[in-house]
Amino acid sequence: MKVLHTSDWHLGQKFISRDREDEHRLALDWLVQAIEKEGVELLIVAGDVFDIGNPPNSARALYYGFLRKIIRTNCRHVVITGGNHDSPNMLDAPRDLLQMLNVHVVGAATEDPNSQIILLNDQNGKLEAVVAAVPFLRDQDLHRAATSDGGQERIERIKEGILSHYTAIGDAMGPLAKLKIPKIVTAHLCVTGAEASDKQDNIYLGNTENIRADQFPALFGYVALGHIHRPQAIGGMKQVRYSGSLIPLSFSETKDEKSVTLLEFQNDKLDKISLLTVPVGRRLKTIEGSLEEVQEKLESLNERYKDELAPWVEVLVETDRLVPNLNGLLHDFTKDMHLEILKLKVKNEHQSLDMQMPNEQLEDLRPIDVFRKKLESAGRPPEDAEELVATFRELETWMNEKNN
Ligand SMILES: [Mn+2]
Repeated sequence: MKVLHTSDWHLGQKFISRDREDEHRLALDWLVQAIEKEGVELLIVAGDVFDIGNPPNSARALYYGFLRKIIRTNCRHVVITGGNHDSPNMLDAPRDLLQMLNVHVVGAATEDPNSQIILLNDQNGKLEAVVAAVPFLRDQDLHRAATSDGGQERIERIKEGILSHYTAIGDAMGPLAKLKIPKIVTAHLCVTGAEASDKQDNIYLGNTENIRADQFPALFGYVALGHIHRPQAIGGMKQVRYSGSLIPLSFSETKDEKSVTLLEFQNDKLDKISLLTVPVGRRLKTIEGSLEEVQEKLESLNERYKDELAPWVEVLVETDRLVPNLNGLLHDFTKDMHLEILKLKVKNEHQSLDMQMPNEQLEDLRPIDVFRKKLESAGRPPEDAEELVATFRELETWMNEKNN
């Protein structure tokens, strides 16, 4: 059986006030073609389908448009789980309807492991694969994480909760465990040893590791991970993998090649793992150097990607003198170029001046960004700050669900 694993689409992402609809459409169109070409029979999306709990209608249209195309292909089953960015209720709302089309959605986990164990039948009604579709586990899903606990103790309880959740999933597999069919489990979290791209800011509880690669029940032939945007196998186990995000989602991901993971099962055995590279719709580039070097690099960038969407560029100018109106100067310089500067920083020995271009407006920032800035200016230590950010995220999700 051919299975394709992807995650972290973040549909509806706003990137420094720009939307990513064009890139997402290109990537999803490519994905439909790849699924057709490779003869994929089961598609797994391991969380963070959307970037926010209440995504814009254009992002929802992309999602449903993609599903409409997929159900007309050879792909017999789709399994989608919720990530920390998704609103479980929003994902689950069309669940019963989608199930009629063999699209299985698990937005939130319940205490009953069987609510996450999805049995997939072939055209003749014979069981052909099992996916334990475990979404991102929120505090309230884990029961053990009492909110009144302090930092480290709370993190330990979350870890225990996650481990016991997966143990229960393994136990609930019961007689299914012996069947000679593909058995896959999903997770949306940070596994020990995972490497994030430099500044990926979407991490739950910072880089707190939630579980080790070898702690997932051994009966599963593959662990389909989501959450970290860089594709990688974990803990030296090739069958425990992050597929990585579909498109680069921050300037820190510009060096990562984006891919989806193609799995080939012979009965219950994982026979082959290969990566399919996602063609780049739009490059995110970081360039740095003196003003002259930056201008040279901008010129060559202008020439290089003419047949793609205009690259978005983060510029870091190193200078020992004050350049008046650098912002306007570079804006004029790149006016007719096939690129756009979204972020401008100046590194100066005498002063450290941070500029955002266009000027950072409150409306361009996500609430979480404002909250982080507040924490920064209040001088909170990083461990402390991550804890508060995690709590803030929970609050956001709760509010989103209330509003939906
Ligand atoms: Mn995530």
